[in-house]
Amino acid sequence: MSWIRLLRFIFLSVFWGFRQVNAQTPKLPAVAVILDTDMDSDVDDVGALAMLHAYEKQRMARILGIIVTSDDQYSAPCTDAINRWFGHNDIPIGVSQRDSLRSFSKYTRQISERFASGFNTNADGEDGTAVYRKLLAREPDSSVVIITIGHLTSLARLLTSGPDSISPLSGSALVKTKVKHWSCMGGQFPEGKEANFYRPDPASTIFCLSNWKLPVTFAGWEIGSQVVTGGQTFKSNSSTDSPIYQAYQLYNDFKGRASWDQLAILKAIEGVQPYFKANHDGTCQVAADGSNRWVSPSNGLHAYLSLHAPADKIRERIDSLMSGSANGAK
Ligand SMILES: [Ca+2]
Repeated sequence: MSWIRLLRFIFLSVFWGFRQVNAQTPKLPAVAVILDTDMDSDVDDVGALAMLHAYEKQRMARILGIIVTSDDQYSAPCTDAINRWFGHNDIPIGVSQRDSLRSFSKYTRQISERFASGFNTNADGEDGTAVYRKLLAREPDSSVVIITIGHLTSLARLLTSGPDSISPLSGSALVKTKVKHWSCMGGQFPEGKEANFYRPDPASTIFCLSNWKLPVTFAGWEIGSQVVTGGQTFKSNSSTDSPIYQAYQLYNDFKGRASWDQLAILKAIEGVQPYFKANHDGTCQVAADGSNRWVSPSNGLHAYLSLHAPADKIRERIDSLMSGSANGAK
């Protein structure tokens, strides 16, 4: 073999080898997400939204829009301030209510005052049901993942909505057509009573669970409470001028907080493995008071998560996404 032919052989071998490796590891498409959050009393919603922005930066997620299900008047302004800090002033935000608003959060007002926001209060927001319907109507079929990390009032309103100028489909038909999966932080497994399910609107929990006809995965209270994030590791890896840093500082000065909401995000974007095990052997049944039980038989749609990886490994992953160090930058 002449040296030119030898060089050509080496080049082609390397080239096709490279093609082969790339063909074997196709990049997964970004998960198209609608986040439904009660950005108010607890701070894990802030951590959850920070994770979504980190995933978006890595092209693992696409935030279609956010529904703020809260009566804290600064919850939407705070949500928009966080989005803008991450460079997104164009993420649609819908609200569950625009009157009888209160101010009780330890951080929403401060974050919306310290950082640029397109909202003064939730009264400036568009109706959550209309935003939900618009976001779903324009997406391809069976493509959207809904993540709920608050109570289920807005999701129930979407499911009961009728055809309108946005879509000829009813809310339940729109969901059935456009949604792929629901990742829900809610409930306690195998049984218990958890706030998103029982406070303030257990009727919506019962309605959503009995009328949801697609796969749903529950991240229950018992797994989130094992994974404490937003503590000293997060603090030392975060930029002090970040609204995520400042919200955790305002909430409890980096004493750390359970990651209930973050686990629903982690599952929605990275899947069940390597962090979780999904239990498919039953159905989540909710009582009138919002308490829940895992009962046989399976309805073929419900699953609840258990931790598979050590809690400390999951904490590291979540803290790095929340601080931005997972993206190689603070
Ligand atoms: Ca929440």
